[in-house]
Amino acid sequence: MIYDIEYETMPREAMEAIQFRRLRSTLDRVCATVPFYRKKFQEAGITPGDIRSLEDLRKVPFTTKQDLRDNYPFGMFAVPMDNVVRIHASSGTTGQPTVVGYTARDVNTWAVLMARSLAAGGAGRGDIIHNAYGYGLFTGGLGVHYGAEKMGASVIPVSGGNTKRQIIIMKDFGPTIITATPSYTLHLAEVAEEMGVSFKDLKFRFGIFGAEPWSEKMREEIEKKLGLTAVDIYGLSEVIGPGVAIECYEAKKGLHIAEDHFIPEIIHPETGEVLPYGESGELVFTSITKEAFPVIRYRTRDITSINPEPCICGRTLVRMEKVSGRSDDMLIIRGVNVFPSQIESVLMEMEGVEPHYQLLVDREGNLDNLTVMVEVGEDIFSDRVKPLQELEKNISKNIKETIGVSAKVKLVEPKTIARSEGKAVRVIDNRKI
Ligand code: DLL
Repeated sequence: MIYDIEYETMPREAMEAIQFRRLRSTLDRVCATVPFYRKKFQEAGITPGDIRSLEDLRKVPFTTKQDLRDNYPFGMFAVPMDNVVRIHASSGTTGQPTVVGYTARDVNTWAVLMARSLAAGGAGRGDIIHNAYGYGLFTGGLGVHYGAEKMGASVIPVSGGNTKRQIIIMKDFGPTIITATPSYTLHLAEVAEEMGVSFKDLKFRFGIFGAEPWSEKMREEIEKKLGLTAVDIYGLSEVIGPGVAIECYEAKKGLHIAEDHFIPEIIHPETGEVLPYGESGELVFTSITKEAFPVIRYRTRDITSINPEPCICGRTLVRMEKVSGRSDDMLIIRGVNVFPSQIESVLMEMEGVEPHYQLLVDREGNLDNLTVMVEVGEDIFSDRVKPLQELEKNISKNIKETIGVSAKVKLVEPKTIARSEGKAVRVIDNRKI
């Protein structure tokens, strides 16, 4: 179902007209209210009046995560604190967290975007949504929650953790949609199995998974194992939270970006040059409706491309390709650029391998060593050493052939790799560089 038919199926010219109008008023507002943006514009020698078309947006300087950190906690807010009704923050594994704020209108905008997203992902009134994204400073839990209520679906605010209890709830309440990170969902399925419950016997029809990269192969694995249709949802706290882009279950081929609220651009990560449709690069967003925390040309670090072709679902919103990774997650192993998701794809193609893995990077002298730890099924992990060695050799060979780096493969017993209740930790880099 299309929740917001007018905006989601709007002809391009009408959409661009709205985008431009909203962009201009956002630029006027940030320059008037946020000292950071006023200074940036002054330094670049431009005023909001110089932006006379959507194309002109490229004259405006980028905003980075470092800029948000420099203005920690509330320095980038564009409204007085009196008007801020909600605060979220991204956990930030390094350095300060980034803090974002919402006015009452922003909270409503976000709820509408999430209602749209849940609808595109297969949910409707009458569905029961098992929402296992974490509730708290993380935007996942409350984001889905408000969207579900807005669309009139029932939501179970179960959050992350307490995994066994979640399985009992799933059995007893019969939820039809699950929302969680893909990695936590796999963990839920695993615990369910231990408790003698098969996901396939539960009532789930759709899973709306995101907050971390997951490959096409991982999707196949999840759909097969769990017996549901898995769609991808994307977002980031700085832009609004989940709901920035969503796959439609009809096509499952790229995520429709909520362009009436966020203008996307793809840039070359090193030169900053804007790239044409179809080319892969770093995704940049400008918010054009947010009040409390507008972001102008915010560099997400996420790598993707944009496809403007019409979609079978009827939406005219451009689609971003599944995010292949973050430019700051990219590993450079002996000079070769490697995304964890590429390794994930190779692993998921191998028979007997489980969707739980971790990459360890070390440096010996001047040489980088990549070790891929991956779990294998109980049946393969027998006392016989030969089949294991064969499998290790084959995985290593496929990694070398596909990605071009040599990796040491270490097969480990089921449930050895730490499970996460939110985003999975895929890389441990011990190189200290
Ligand atoms: O992860 C918001 C979210 C919650 C999205 C629930 C989807 C579902 P942050 O914690 O600020 O916000 O992290 C944002 O997570 O820049 C991406 O690197 C990554 N990410 C989010 N969704 C996807 C996805 C939420 N579908 C960062 N595929 C982003 C790949 C994703 N990466």
